[in-house]
Amino acid sequence: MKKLITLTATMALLALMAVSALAGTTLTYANFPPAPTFPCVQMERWAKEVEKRTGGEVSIQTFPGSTLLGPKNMLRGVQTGQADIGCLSLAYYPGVFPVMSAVNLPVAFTSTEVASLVMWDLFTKYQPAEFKDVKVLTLFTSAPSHVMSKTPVKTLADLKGLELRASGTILQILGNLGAQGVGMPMSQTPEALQKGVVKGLVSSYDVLKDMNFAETCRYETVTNLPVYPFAVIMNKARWESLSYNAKKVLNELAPEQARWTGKYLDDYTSQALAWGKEKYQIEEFTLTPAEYAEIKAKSSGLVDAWKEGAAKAGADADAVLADMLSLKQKYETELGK
Ligand code: DTR
Repeated sequence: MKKLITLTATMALLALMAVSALAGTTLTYANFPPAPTFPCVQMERWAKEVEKRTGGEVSIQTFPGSTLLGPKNMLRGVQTGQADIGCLSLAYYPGVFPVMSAVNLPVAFTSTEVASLVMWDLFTKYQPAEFKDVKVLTLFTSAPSHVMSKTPVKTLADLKGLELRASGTILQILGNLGAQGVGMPMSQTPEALQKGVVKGLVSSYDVLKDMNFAETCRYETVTNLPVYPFAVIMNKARWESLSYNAKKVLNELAPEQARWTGKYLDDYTSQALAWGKEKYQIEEFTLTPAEYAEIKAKSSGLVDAWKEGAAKAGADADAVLADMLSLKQKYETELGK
C-alpha cells in the first residue's frame, strides 16, 4: 500500500513538472542602467538565447533603467524574490564580494573579453561563499576605465582637487592621485554632472555614447584604470523551480554570455569614442610613461588591502591573485588581446 502511495505521489509530481514545463515559465530580469548601456544590451541578448534554446519553455521579461530594482537594492531584491534575476555591479557593494572584487584590482586588464573570461574561471574554481544565497547566471566586466571630464586632464597634475565620479577601487586610486573621487552608481551620474557635483567621471568609453557623456565631457584621458566586475544573479528558489532542461540551458549559456559580453564591449568602446569625436569633437589625451608608472605605484597598495579582505572571507588570497594573473596571461595569449 505504502509503495502504491509513493508511486502515485511521484507520478503526480512528474506530471506537475511536465505540465509546468509545457505551460512555460516567465522570469523577471531587473537591470539598473538605461536600456542602451552594455549591461542591458547583454541582458536582451541573453533573454533571446534563453527563449530560443529552451524552445519557449522559459521566457524573460526585462526591466532596464531601474524600473524594477535599482543599483543598490538589486542584491536584496533578487534574494527576496522581488525580481527573479538581477544584474549587479559589484563595486556598488563595498565589502560584500571580497573574493570576486579581485577583478577590480589594478592588474592592467586591457581587454573586456579577457577580464570577463578570467572572472568566470575564477568564480567556477573558487565558488566564493559571497554568492551562496543566489544562483550566478553569468559574470562579466566593464572595459578599462579612463577619465572623461569637462575640463582637460592633460597631465596627472590636472587631477589635483578635481571632483570625478567613480566607484570601487578607482575611488581610492583617484584619492591617491590627488583627485576628489565621488562615489555613486552610473545611473546617478547624469544628474551629478548636470548639477556640477562632479566635473567628470572615470569609467569605460561605452558611456560616452550610451549615456551621451561625450556631450558634457569633451575631454578624455587614457588612464587604463581597473575594469568593473558585474554579476547576473538569480533567486535561488526560482532557480530550483526550473526544469532540468531549463537549468542545463542556463548553465551552458553562462560562460558563453561572459565571452559574448566581453567581446561586444571590446568592439563597442572604440566605436563610442569615434562617435564622440565625430559628433562632439571630443579630444583624447595620453599621459607620459613616467605618469603611467606613477599611477601604478599609487595603486599598488590596493592589492594588499584586497588580500586582507579576501583572507578574512576564508579565501587563499595569494592563490586567487596568482590564478587571476595566470588566467589573464592565458587568455591574452589565446585571444591575441
Ligand atoms: N565603470 C563602471 C561600470 C560601467 C561601465 N559602463 C557602464 C554602463 C552602465 C552601467 C555601469 C557601467 C561604473 O562606472 O559604474
